[in-house]
Amino acid sequence: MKVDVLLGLQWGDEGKGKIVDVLTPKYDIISRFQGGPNAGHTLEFNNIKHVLHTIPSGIFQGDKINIIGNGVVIDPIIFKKEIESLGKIGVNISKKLYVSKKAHMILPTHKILDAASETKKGDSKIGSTLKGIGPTYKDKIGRDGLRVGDLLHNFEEKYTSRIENHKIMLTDFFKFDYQELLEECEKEWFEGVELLKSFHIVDSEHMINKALKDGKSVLAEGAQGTLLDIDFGSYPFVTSSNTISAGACTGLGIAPNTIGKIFGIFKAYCTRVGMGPFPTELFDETGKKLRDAGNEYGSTTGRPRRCGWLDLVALKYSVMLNGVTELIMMKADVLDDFDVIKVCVGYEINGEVVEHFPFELNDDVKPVYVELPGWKTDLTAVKNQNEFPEELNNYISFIEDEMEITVSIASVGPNRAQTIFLE
Ligand code: 2SA
Ligand code: MG
Repeated sequence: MKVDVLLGLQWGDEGKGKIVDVLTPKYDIISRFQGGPNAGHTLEFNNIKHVLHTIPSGIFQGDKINIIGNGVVIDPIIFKKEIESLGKIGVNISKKLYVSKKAHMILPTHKILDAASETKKGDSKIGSTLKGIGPTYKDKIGRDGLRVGDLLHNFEEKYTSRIENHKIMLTDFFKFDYQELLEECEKEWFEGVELLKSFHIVDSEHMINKALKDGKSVLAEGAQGTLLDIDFGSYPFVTSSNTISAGACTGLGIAPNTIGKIFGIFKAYCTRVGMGPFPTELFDETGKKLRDAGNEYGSTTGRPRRCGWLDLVALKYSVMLNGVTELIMMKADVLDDFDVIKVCVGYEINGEVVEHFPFELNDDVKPVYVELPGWKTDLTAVKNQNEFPEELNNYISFIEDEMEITVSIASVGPNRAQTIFLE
């Protein structure tokens, strides 16, 4: 069997959580492969909204196995909160959640280092979620990290040596007052660790490869989005992991030839949260209208998201990097009330129009738009594709022609039921 990968093609918040939840019944195992609690995967059913940060979005559907892969970074404090809030709604996951021994831990000082680094950068800050993602991956790559498997042997010793190093950095380099913050969260951190240790801590690469051999199917759930990829995103305004499909191989320990379908998710428009370039960003009433209609606020931090028109130059780049085999278009309903919908099909840079994603997206990049008629119809009640207004079909066809890939699902609202499978 194969591993199908589902990932975001824009700057995150495309709606990955919802679609993973919808597709979960078709799979035996759902697995996260990168990122950490910077992610906010929102699912809505039975009129209740759930936001997941570390736990895969397959957790709500029956007894499916959910794995936090080696490429993920875990904050025990947030992990504990997630488990507790799932417990409150009666979702007991102790038997179906597995955690990789090789996943790295976010230490209390990693979060403080994130804040210290952002403060030091001042106006050129990344706009990180302040969850400690950058410092944790820095330690991983610098070969100084602490892994979940380390919790099982001589943990205190390893923990103390890491923390001591971080304290020196905070004092000497960042001149950052950390004492109070550290005291505040250390106790909670250790409580989280105790809870984490009660879960199945496994060699997940062996587990997943054996499952594939035994005929089990796997869905790998991406976090953030392609344009936040550490190598190919708008560096340095990116996250610290490989968010693209290749990241599923290193983040789960699976070979490239085990990959099957690659579902690329995009919103019918664009959003970005945090700093960094965004060519189609709208600073006017239209941008505000998109934010209001789409309820575009960070699901981890609550920050208002920047909004703009769909950018096909960026989307094409993402499709290329990921080898997308099927497109999934989200939040079509947010565009219900627009007379005209713009789509960016090129960038004008110093008087020349280009159709490829450039090395640097700076202020010289001006979007070139085509205008398509809006559908002015309430899509939220639509039950199947036959009820789609002609303008929506045209919008989808336009994107398919440009991307040379089929759109297989269009989402018209947050609920599971508002998911239309296209013929
Ligand atoms: P970090 O925290 O070091 O990974 O931040 C680096 C950049 O990556 C962006 N980033 C995100 N962008 C969109 N959604 C994310 N998840 C949350 C959500 C974000 C939130 O689902 O809404 O609640 O604010 C996410 N995580 C990281 C981040 O904004 C920086 O630009
Ligand atoms: Mg999100």
